[in-house]
Amino acid sequence: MSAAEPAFAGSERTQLPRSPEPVIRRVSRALLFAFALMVVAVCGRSATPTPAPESAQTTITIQNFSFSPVSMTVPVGATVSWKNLDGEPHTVRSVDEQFRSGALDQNDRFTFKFVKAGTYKYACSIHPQMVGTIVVK
Ligand SMILES: [Cu+2]
Repeated sequence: MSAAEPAFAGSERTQLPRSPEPVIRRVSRALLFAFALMVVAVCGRSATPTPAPESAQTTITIQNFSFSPVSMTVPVGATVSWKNLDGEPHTVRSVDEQFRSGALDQNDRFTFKFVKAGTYKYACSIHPQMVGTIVVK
């Protein structure tokens, strides 16, 4: 800009129109930035409910030597996770060996994705009286 200044122009003249311009630019840039932030915030908020298919993820708790809920129906493709809340170790083992966890200590999780429809009976291999059923439709 200073290179384009005529040699005869007084310094007072050129300084006056020059100073408001960067202020306007700075303000409009700040406004643009604020607007961009709002867009990001709005998009971010609307994006949060989008992982609704994640509701296909279901948790079964293991507590007081039982699975809760004992029986559950989930859609094909659902991921089921078991979480052991007992201080005692438990396992999740399907009766026909479709899935099997190792020993789950307290607060450990085991996760399995059901990709085929069917009825899956399972039990804790340490405490065979602990049984549960997953129905996949
Ligand atoms: Cu057990």
